[in-house]
Amino acid sequence: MNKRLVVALSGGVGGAKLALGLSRILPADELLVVANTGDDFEHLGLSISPDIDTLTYTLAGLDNPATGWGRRDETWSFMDSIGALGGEDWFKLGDRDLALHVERTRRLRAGQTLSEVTTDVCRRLGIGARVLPMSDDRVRTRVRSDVGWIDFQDYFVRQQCRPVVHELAFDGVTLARPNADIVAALRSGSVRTVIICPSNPFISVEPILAIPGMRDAMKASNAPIVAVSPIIGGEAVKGPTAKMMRELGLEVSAAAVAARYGDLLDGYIMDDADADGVGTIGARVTIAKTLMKSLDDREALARVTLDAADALASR
Ligand code: FO1
Repeated sequence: MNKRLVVALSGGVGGAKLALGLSRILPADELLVVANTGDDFEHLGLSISPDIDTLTYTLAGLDNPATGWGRRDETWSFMDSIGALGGEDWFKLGDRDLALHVERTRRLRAGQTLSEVTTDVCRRLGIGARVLPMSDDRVRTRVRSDVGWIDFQDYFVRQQCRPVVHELAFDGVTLARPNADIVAALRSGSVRTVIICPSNPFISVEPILAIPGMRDAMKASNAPIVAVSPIIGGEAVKGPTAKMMRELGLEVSAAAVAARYGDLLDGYIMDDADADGVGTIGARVTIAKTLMKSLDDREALARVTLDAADALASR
């Protein structure tokens, strides 16, 4: 059985960067990216799946390089007009991006699954790798903050991560079924490695791991599970990871993220800026340059991660 399939768990901008690196060094049929859908929400009557879209735009080369989310070369007529009408304009939807949300919403209402919509969008955008939502059932990340329970995008975008986070909850996750195609792939016996991308562990990765059956399927793959640290030099590259770790009472370190994933990990890729924390990590640590600024950086980190996984597999 040739173990060639790379399964990558991703959410947010950081995860999409490594997914792009992997997509550029692997044949299209050897990469399956599992997208977090805990960030999804209904807004302006539209079903919005930000982490799926960040992944697909990035893999299609359509992403906005400045923000990492939404599309490049955007125009904002819709946002200007809805603002002028007194509508909600805190979540920026570009005119081209808007078409995807409108069309996805129409198809979901017509009874298509999120997986079906995502697969067709990837095909139309010329993406070879498979991108699948972690589940076709509704899972919604909510934040218990110092101002009470709030929806994720309200916390992340409208309130710009200002509220203090005391707890995260993934509404619906206990009833959510893991995406059947992902489980089948993980249990196929043909998995080379499962990679946890450098995404925010709490908001991008844990919703995926919390789905009943997902961890078991990952372990049943009998493939090395390797995570890439989202923390570099004790800080997050982007987003609220470090602030959340402080507020959740965790040490802000690459080692603390590894500890958070616990015995799930066989390997852990962290930056040499955090090398002093190696001793406390149970998984096999690889020190590498984990900051991804250029396309070469994305590909190089992807190679390092795959090499670490292959070395673990040949133990
Ligand atoms: N993030 C922001 O910080 N501000 C926005 O206005 C914003 C709009 C947006 C529109 C479409 C989309 O797919 C993502 C968007 N994001 C925005 C990112 C989104 O909040 C994601 O959930 C984060 O990237 C975290 O995963």
